[in-house]
Amino acid sequence: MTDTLSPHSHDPNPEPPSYDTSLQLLLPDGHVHHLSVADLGAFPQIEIVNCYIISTGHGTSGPFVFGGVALQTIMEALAQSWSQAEVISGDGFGTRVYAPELAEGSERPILLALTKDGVALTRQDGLVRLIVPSETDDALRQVKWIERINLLA
Ligand SMILES: Nc1nc2c(c(=O)[nH]1)N[C@H]1C(S)=C(S)[C@@H](COP(=O)(O)O)O[C@H]1N2
Ligand SMILES: [Mo]
Repeated sequence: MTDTLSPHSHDPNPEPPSYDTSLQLLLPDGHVHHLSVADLGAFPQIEIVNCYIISTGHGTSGPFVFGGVALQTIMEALAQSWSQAEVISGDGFGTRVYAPELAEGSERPILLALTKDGVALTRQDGLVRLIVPSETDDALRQVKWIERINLLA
């Protein structure tokens, strides 16, 4: 069976699936947090410099400074026990994040990005966008238009 959260190659969708920028965080116990851009902006913000969106198929863009809230910050505030997060966009794209990836204490942590080069991301740009700085291969983890994050125990 094909794992749609681990695509091998993909032509990026240029158009947002909707104009609703809020996302749902589904906890393993079934509880749902609805998070707007303003909600995410109320958490401590960080910036990560020298980010690239890299694709052999359709070029490389950057360097960008992406800003927003570290995924780890959200998890510490709202989730207790989880092992895997399915980060899924409104156009059905997605990736998996494993808890140890956040626990590593990286200087370039996985981010729920709200800004690019100091300016608010537009919906067209991918708001809210997952930025995985360690992924420098094919941009398959740089998920635009996050619709929901499903946490698995
Ligand atoms: N939601 C969503 N995110 C996505 C994609 C997509 O089709 N949908 N394509 C991925 C791929 S294959 C690439 S190359 C980059 C393109 O990012 P850009 O539009 O900022 O250049 O987004 C990634 N994130
Ligand atoms: Mo891509």
